[in-house]
Amino acid sequence: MAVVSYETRGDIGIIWIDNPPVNALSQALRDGIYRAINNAQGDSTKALLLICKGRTFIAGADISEFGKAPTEPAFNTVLESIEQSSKPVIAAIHGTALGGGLETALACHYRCAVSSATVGLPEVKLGLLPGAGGTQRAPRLTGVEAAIKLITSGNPIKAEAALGMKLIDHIVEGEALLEGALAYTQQLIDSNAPCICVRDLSIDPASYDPAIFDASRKLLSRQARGQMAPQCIVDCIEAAATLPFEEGLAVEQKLFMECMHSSQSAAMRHMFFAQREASKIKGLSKETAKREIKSVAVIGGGTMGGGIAMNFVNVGIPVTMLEINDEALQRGLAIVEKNYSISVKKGKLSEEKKQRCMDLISGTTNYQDLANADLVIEAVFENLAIKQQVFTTLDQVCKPGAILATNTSYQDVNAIAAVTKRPEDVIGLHFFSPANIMKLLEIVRADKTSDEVIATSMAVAKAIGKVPVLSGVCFGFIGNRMFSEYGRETQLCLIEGASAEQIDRVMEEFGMAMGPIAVSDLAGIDIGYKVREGMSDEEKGDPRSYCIADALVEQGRLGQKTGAGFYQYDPQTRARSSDPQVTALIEAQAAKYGVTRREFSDEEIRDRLLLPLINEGAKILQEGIAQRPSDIDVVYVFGYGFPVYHGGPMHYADHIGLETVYKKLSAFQQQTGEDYWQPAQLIKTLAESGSSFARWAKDQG
Ligand code: 3H9
Repeated sequence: MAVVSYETRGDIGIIWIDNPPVNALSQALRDGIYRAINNAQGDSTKALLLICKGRTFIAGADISEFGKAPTEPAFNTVLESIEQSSKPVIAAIHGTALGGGLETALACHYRCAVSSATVGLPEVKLGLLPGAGGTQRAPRLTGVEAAIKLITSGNPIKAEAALGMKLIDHIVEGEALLEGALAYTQQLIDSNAPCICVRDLSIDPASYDPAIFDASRKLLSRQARGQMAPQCIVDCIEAAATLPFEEGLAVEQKLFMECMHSSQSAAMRHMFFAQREASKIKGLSKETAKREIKSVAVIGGGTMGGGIAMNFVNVGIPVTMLEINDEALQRGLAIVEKNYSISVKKGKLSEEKKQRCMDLISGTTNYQDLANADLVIEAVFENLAIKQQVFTTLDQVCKPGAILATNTSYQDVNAIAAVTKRPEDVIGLHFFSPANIMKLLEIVRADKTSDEVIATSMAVAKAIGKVPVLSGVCFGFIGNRMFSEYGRETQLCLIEGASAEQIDRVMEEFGMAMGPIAVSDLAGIDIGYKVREGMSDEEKGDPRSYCIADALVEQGRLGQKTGAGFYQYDPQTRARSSDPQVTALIEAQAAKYGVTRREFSDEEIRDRLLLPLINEGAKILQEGIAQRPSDIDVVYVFGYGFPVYHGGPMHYADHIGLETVYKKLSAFQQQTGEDYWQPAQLIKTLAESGSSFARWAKDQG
């Protein structure tokens, strides 16, 4: 099937693009456009319309071609052929004109779009910059400041806003793009409109403050810490403003290639595909029936329950919140109201939208009111007996076909399902706190969960804007099981002599959103303390890995909420600083457990914290708890602040090489004698055969 076809209607030549699903600019498409433009120069048409079939205008270059040998014709050669056309070329945009798609449109002489269209240059989200003239043409239309914002954020904008920024020239009324675009093109022909090449426009030096470039670099070094692409984008836009077009384009080309060959972009492209792959369930047919979810009930009005409820009402699905008594219910509803009010105050939400959402939440203390809910999510205290009690009641009151979900972080979903007569309808939906913000949703498949319930849960997750990942049942599922390894090593490094500041600095320099100690203080040290209260000594593990936290809690130092935890916090600014009292406490605990304190190198801290994540991830794969290594990466990037530009722990392991991982794990095992350092069999096998998690995943199909 030809991805490009050509037809004429009166004076107008129409170049049709048809490369499903998103008309990505593959080699075949570039070649097709190039030929169509050149062939049309000799015919009797007076203007050319570039338009796409399917759901969208070109959504960008074909990301799967990146990193491979370049193929002809080069992108810029195609765009030059458009620009040099002797007759005006008009881009007709619907859907999402992104990246190379918008760059193609910017090389056309005019652009029109339906009002539902969005346009943007999202390359930065792939660790790239627009590499087909986007950084040079966009600022010539929008001005420098707007271009910096557009390209460094990567966020798409609506057609109306694009018109305001001069990125497009005309909005087609209604959704009939072809008719509207033909009419617009005819108007251009009738008015003898010239071929306007954006490259020929100049940027008025008086239109921007030259200090904007350095200010932007500084801002981005904080907002996008450690990332090279945003800095390169500012360099390119500075080149656009200060150099002739061709020279600016050369700067863009050079920096684009540097970004494309960087490990950062490879990791971010990996994450792009990993995120999409995660929602595919092996062995589940696309045709699996899905249940309709038109109403939801949430049991428990705590911070978690409230956050979960917000996800649904935000997309117009009514929620009934159940609490044990009216007081708790009012408190729960007040939490939701407060969250919305904060968003209104910050200007992120209108008062009307807030009211619409609040109107969709009702409260009850009576289980009978959940009888008609399509999906019930339990978010009560982390205690198996309590959860089983809730599910016994749900089994009695909920209608047949209702999905019964638990938001448990650690409990056995099989044991919860077992108290019902319908275990096939029971599933884990593990939200991450704050549930209305965090993107990750672990979908926990218990032994008897039906395919239909899994397929529906995946669809619901997407509908509420979450990134779903399937997990099997085990203690802590994918994320928390791995995180407990990371937590243990953090505490051991601390008692063995590394300071809280060093540990946090090393991990923040690695790119973690927050260091592990700062995270504990933010979340509250008492959370782990309470969890341990219900555990046997064996379950709690090595006391050296929690004695400091327990001692802090027993002194009332619960973290940020009490003004002190591992750090002390300035009551006004919340700035953290070390506390000699904590150092003394750590030294006392070390003495108690006979730990000799010593200095740590940054590298050792990084290895001690990251290698167990990788090792546990490999065990999770061996056991079939996660479907694929990239799913684990999605869990870590979207749920635990792992830097996207390292692509998640499993991609990072492939990057440093599994042989290195194997050697380092073995060395730690020898050094400590601890079993948990023993490399997972999968790592051993892959290291010995010179393979990687990615290659293994491919072989698994
Ligand atoms: C670029 O343009 C560089 C240039 O500046 C310079 C070059 C020199 N390539 O997301 P969906 C696949 S960089 C290849 O589920 P939606 C995707 O993997 C690019 N494949 O649909 C999926 O495959 P599968 C700048 C792509 O409706 C299927 O299409 N552009 C590409 O939820 C459906 O995708 C971007 O960054 C691609 N460019 O969302 C835009 N795009 O079905 C990236 C998608 O096998 N794309 N696929 O899993 C998107 O943001 C969304 O896909 C879009 C549609 C909004 C378009």
